[in-house]
Amino acid sequence: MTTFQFDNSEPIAERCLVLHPRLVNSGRGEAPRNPDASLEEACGLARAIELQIDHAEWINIAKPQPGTLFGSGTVTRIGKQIQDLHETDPVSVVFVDTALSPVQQRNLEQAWQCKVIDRTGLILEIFGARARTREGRLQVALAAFTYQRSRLVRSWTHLERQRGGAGFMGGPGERQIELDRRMIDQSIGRIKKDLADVKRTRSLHRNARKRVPHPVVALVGYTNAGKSTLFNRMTNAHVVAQDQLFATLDPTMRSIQLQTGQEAIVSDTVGFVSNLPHELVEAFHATLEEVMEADLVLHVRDASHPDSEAQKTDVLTVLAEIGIDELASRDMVEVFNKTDLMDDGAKEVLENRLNRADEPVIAVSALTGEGVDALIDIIGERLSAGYEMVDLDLEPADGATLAWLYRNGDVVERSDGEEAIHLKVRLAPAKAEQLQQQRRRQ
Ligand SMILES: Nc1nc2c(ncn2[C@@H]2O[C@H](COP(=O)(O)OP(=O)(O)O)[C@@H](O)[C@H]2O)c(=O)[nH]1
Ligand SMILES: [Mg+2]
Repeated sequence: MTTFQFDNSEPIAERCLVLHPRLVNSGRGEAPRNPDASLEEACGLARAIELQIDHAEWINIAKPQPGTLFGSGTVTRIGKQIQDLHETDPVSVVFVDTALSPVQQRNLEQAWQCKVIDRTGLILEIFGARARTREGRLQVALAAFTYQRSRLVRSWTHLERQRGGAGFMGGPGERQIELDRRMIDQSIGRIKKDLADVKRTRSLHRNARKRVPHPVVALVGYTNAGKSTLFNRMTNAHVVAQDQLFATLDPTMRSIQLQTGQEAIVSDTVGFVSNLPHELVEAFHATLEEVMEADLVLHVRDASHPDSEAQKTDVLTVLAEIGIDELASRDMVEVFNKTDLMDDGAKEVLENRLNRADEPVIAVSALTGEGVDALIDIIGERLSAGYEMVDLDLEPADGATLAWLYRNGDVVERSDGEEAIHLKVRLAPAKAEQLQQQRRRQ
């Protein structure tokens, strides 16, 4: 199989600058996004790979410069700022929140004497760190190699132009790049083949993965909506003491105990980003694979965000694309987060909406914890809706049925007597049916 390792030999720089360029003369007819909100999203992306932000600003660009994107005045000013910060906190990466051409990226690195990463590069890092399934990892690797390949090819043309006059054409540098490119092409070919294999056997994988003993609740939503904060809130307060399943394996999945006595697995996911670079769409969908298998989806929304409605549409569109339909809303709960930031007028509108009982909507603040217990209750209700509680006595020797029950249901109560094991088990309707048939046959 093909493996792709993100280069961890060099730890990612801890301190960074975040720059959000705004093209002021473009996008006629399109409502410009709020620059503060866009900058906050950019910071959220940087934080998602543990970067510490020393400084963040948005910069108006009237005329993008082919060589450096920013005008020379801005390049100098940012360079000075980096130098000033250098005395105390060396900045080692600048995140420029747009797609940079390879030439722009290199020129800025030279001007600022530090690593520059663009939006595609940063999102790739995030996906790379978070991809969980084999398909997800392959999709990310494919996107990463494709990105890298375009950089190589174009930087090669650039170098060639520089070298042209000096007569270095065909020199060692060129051959090296040719070689790198060929290696990347080979890797891309292998990954594509592996991906085809994985897709062919995907349904098998799915059945295997479905054996997780508890229902899965997935948190989805935009970057910065507060998914991780809510995840921590929920799992810290209601953590299962012996969470062996995911204790150390995976920091983005944990079991929680519901009021009903049932356990559920909560899964934090990679957030949505606005204007996702198109070459990353497949990789992004692959990271959502676990959402498809979830029993319940919590759509976490930043209720205080100015683009909140547009974000909701984006999220629902993508979820529909991967097969989670808005109409199947019994599988989805909308969670309005950050209510602590809402003004009174906005709160009233939201409350009116919450009072309409037919919509699965709830308001919380992951920061203060308000509403989180109520959310846990709702999860319990939703997960047990349609489920049947079955009381039964098993012969102590009937290990097979016992194992089956643990695998396919939620054993809520158990008392082991001499004659019989008494159990109270919550079962999905289909499983309850299956159990009845089995018992009838015995
Ligand atoms: N005021 C407020 N801030 C919040 C709340 N929930 C999250 N945040 C902040 O929003 C930012 C993004 O949160 P995070 O959980 O990382 O969002 P994620 O990208 O969806 O995982 C962080 O600075 C959080 O502290 C909330 O309920 N109220
Ligand atoms: Mg997060």
